[in-house]
Amino acid sequence: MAEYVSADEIREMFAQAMSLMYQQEVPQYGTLLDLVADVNIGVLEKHPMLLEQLTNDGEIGRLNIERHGAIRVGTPEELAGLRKIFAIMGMYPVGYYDLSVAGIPVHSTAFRPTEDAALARNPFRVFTSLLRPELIEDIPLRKQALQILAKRSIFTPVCHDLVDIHAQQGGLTAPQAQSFVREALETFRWRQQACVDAQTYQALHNAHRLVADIVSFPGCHINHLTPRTLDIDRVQALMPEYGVTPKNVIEGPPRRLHPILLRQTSFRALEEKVVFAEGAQGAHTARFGEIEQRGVALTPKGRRLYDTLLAEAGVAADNFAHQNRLRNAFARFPDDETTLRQSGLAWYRYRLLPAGDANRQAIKPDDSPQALIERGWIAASPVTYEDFLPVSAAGIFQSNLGAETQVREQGHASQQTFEAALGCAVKDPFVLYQETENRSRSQCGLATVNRLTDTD
Ligand code: OOG
Ligand code: NI
Repeated sequence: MAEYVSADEIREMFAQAMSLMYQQEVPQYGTLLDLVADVNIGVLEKHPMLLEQLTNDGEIGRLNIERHGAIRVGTPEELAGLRKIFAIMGMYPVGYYDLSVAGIPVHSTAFRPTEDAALARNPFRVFTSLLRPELIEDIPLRKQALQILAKRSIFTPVCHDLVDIHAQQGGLTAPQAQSFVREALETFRWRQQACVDAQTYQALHNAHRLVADIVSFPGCHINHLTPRTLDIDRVQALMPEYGVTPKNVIEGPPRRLHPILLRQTSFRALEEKVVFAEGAQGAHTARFGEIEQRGVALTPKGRRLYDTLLAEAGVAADNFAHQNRLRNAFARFPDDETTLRQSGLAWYRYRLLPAGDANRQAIKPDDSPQALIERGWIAASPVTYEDFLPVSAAGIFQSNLGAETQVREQGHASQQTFEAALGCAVKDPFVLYQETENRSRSQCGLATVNRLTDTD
């Protein structure tokens, strides 16, 4: 029997190829990678405890290769095609994000690995948005957009064949995997040849800049790739020195001793040349750079508190004032690990220390993890947040759409419609985090928890 390349390996090859391609396409992304690497080294040198913690948690290996990307597609068939391609790379749709509330005519999911080992190896994720044509108000234009989309094929014929071969064989051989990565990459490549004329582009653009971005081109170009930093405030402050202008505010929670969820900032990329169908030249601005800092994943209870405090904090125009507001509001969000754990606000992974291993039979399922931690038998480490935040995502979308905010009627969130297009249900991120914590509890001989129904 032929040896097949693992999904993890294919994902790693693909993430690497994508990063190289984006560095060529958007040179500022390369600059950002240098900046983030410099800042990360600086942080680790200054905080040896953090280095030790990241090493123990198995996070250090993935830090410098960690990226997320984002794409936007036009039709259910395209979304379903992507689902198959990402599945070959061990990436599955997790979570549902409704962006229509922010006046953005799409809804989204994130394709990402879901298993501990796969995440530790390379947690490459792609935030994937599907156009909601019903939110294009001009009905003739909506029809025209759908006709344009119906004519394009965003996957190469060889890519289609390899997806079929994978389904028949149950895997890909090394040469097939290499060819698959090469062909799949074509779907995400920037193409300056638009498939519409300048006038149609303008009409689509007037409906919404995002509609023009999704409909006018032959593929679904990657619109950003995001490295992970250990100190986003520092990167934000240094960006101008590296010739990059960041967006006004860092999205997400404030700086904390124990980071939670996800903080993000981005910069607007340069205009790119396009050639319209009739040969006229033009420009399109869609692609950008972004950085993120990830913290611990929150339970439903922790997430409710986060959402409440974020709404309370509101938004200020400049980052200094915005961070101040956040800091004030988030004073009510505990910032020590023991409380985060014991109040069931965040997810943790437990592991036996040598003393605990030697006394395994003495551990009772109902023992308090805290008591065992204090005795030196087990250790707890935060489960990293692997997903996205809708309010932050809206802020990232907006900052790259220009100043105008087209707030429109809130289109009803429609997870069902999205899942029908996708061809399967999206996974619930809370279930995945809870499974991770519970697996680790079981390995220590501790009882599992159910925090999905907590109502406090
Ligand atoms: C996606 C914006 C959302 C994030 O990191 O929250 C996003 C897009 O602009 O297509 O990438
Ligand atoms: Ni992003």
